Formats: sequence, C-alpha cells, structure tokens
Amino acid sequence: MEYYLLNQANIVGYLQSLPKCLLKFSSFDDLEVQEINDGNMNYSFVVTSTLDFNQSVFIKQAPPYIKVLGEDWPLTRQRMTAEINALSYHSRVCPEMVPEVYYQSEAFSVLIMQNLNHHVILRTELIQGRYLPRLAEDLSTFLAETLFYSSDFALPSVEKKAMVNKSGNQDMCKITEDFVFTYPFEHHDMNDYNPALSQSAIDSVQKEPNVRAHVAQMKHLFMNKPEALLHGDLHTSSVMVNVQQTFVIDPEFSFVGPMGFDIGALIANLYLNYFSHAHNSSTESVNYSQWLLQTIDELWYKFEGKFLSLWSEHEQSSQSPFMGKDIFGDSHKAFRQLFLKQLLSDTLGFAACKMIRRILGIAKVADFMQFEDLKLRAKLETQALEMATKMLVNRQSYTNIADVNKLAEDASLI
Ligand code: SR1
Ligand code: MG
Repeated sequence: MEYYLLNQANIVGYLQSLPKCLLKFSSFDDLEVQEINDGNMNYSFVVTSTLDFNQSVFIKQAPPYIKVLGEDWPLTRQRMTAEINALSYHSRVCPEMVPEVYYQSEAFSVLIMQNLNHHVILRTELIQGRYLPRLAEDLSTFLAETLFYSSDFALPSVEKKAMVNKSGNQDMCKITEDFVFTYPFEHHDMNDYNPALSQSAIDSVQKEPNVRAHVAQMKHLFMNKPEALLHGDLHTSSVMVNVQQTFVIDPEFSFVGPMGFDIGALIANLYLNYFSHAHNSSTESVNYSQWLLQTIDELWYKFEGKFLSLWSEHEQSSQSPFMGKDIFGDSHKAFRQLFLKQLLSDTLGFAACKMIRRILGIAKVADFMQFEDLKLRAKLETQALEMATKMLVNRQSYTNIADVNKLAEDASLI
C-alpha cells in the first residue's frame, strides 16, 4: 500500500483495509476516532467502538517531518522502523512492561497497539503529587533487563556488532546531538528562555568553559559508546502508570548507545519534578519531595542489584565470562564494580545535560511550565541549573545517589 497520512476522516477506512483478524474490532460501523495531540514527533489516534469500550486501539504514524515544527522540518520516517524494532526487543526481554502490538507496517510507518486507557502518563501523575509504590521497582527492572541483554556481557560479539549496524537511527541521534547537547549550551535561535530567568543563570551554563567542556564530553560519549540498545528518550512522558503497573512507550529514538543515557533521562526528569514540589513548604509537598528523592535512590540501587544479578547468573549459566577465566577469584567482582562506578558517572552527566536542555532549550517540561508565575518558574529553573552544573562537572566523584540527593536539597534552598 502506498504511504499516505492518516487523519480522523480516513483512519477507519485504513483499518478496514487491514487483515481483519489482526485487529480488535467486531464491526467497523460504530467506531469513534480521537486524535491525541501530545507528542512532538508523530500523529496519534485512539479508535474505540462505541458499543464496547474494550474494543479500542492506539494508532501512531510517523509523518516525513517533525510534527510540532511542521513540514519545513523534514525528517525521514525511519524512526518508525527504529520504534518497531525496539518494541519488539523490549517485548522479548521485558514483556510485562510494553504495550502489545497488534499490527505494524514499516512502509506505512504505522503501529497499531494496545490502548493503555487504564494508565496515565507518569509526568502527569508526578505533577499531581501521586505516590506510585511500584515505580522504582518496575523501572529498575526495565532498565536492568533491556540494557543488560543487549550489552556485550550478554550477546556474542558478532551479534552485538550486527545490532549496532542495524540500529543506527542516525536522524534521531542527530536531533538529540543538536537539541540536547548543543543548542541549549550556546546562544541559539532554537532556544527558548523564560523572560524572568536571569542572564547570570543562563551565562552560568553557556559562558562557563568548564561546563561547556564537560557537556562536550557527554556529547562525544553519546556519539561513541555503543554499549546497549537504548530506549533513547526515556523521560517521564515515555512511561505510563497506575498504582499496579508500569509501561514504557515511544522508543522511536532507540539506538545502540551509552547505558547511562537512558538511566540519566529518567533521573533528570524526576529531579525536575522534585524542584517543582520542593519550593512548597506544605507538609504534603515536603513529604512528596522526600518520596521523589527516595524513589531516585531506589531506582539506582535496585537497578544496580538487578544488573549485577543478571550479569553473574548469565556468566554462570553460559560458562563464557566476558573477561575470561578469573584466575584468583576476585577479578570479575572488581571489574563489575569499576563498570558500575563509571556507569553512575555517565548517568549523572547525561542527567545534567537533560535537565539543562529542558530549561534553556526549546523542548520544555510541564513540571515547570505549569507555573504561570514566571518569577517562581525562574527560581525553580535557577535551582535546577545550579544542581545540574555541579552534578555534571563533579560526576566522577559521586559513589551513591544519597550525595546527589543532598546536592538537590541544597540547590532547592537557594
Ligand atoms: C525538537 S526536540 C523534540 C524532543 O522531543 C522528544 O521527546 C525528544 O526529547 C526531542 O529531543
Ligand atoms: Mg516521545
């Protein structure tokens, strides 16, 4: 079928043209179509039977441009192929946390999948101050399983290199290189500053040679460290939750890159949410801020524990340890500790870049944008910039999240 753009008027006809057995509907006569307007890159729709709400699907299609920027910003539809491949990998290693895919077409750049209508975007829940008791447990499982099983510690060398070649996703990586690691750190037309944010706060990032040098290091690492198949854009709007379940969606930026980029993306967005609550002295906000810090701490140490368990179990069962025979007995342990120490440092460096881009760059987060009082927003932005720049330049010295949380708490007092 030749590619055309789906819209509210033609989408039911499109569904009817697909092999019926693959789809969820007993009839096409009473379908309601709703366009979903969030999301920067793609068009998405929910189609539901008005006779039976359980007959419902979520449809996503990539146009040949960046949706929010319009047709003047061409972008290949290759991203849908990356998303299809990543979803297929995620559903193999972590099936309980990925929506079920009913139909996919690379030619049509379309995915039809489970409508998660009993779940809400994580960012929305965090802004509302909702407690999610499973969050650290589930996200640490997702990170440990997806990152470990696509790494050189689990895959034979030839298979890993084939995965690197197959998962280039160059156009999406270029967007990240520009919009995450470059534009926010220079004075670029694509940036967007809160008018109430002081010039000195902006200069503390853009005119500080040490900060710029460390950001360039992170950008270089992003471009040159093919450790594992990443989600590639794992912020809190790429996660859907309720109190019992967590789903990870939207891996269209997926490529083989540094593990710390995925972990850092989550941590960055949790810290941004922290600053959006911590300025408020009500008991409710104080308690919620503490829960957020505790969740970040748990996310890291649970990830670390699960990743290490997968690693030692795999080496025992495969009888093929990454570093070869362990002659004196402690070499494996020593290497794993070194690896995790470096991964924490990478994670904090990427988290810092991701926090800063959401303040100085074009793509904002609702955690801060919800505040119409620009002075209050600027205060939170200044606190987050203060934390992020320190975390970035000192990232090698941290050995635990408790100390990073202390940095966040100190910054929240300025
Ligand atoms: C034009 S930048 C759009 C951003 O939205 C996505 O979620 C990615 O984070 C990307 O950088
Ligand atoms: Mg997305």
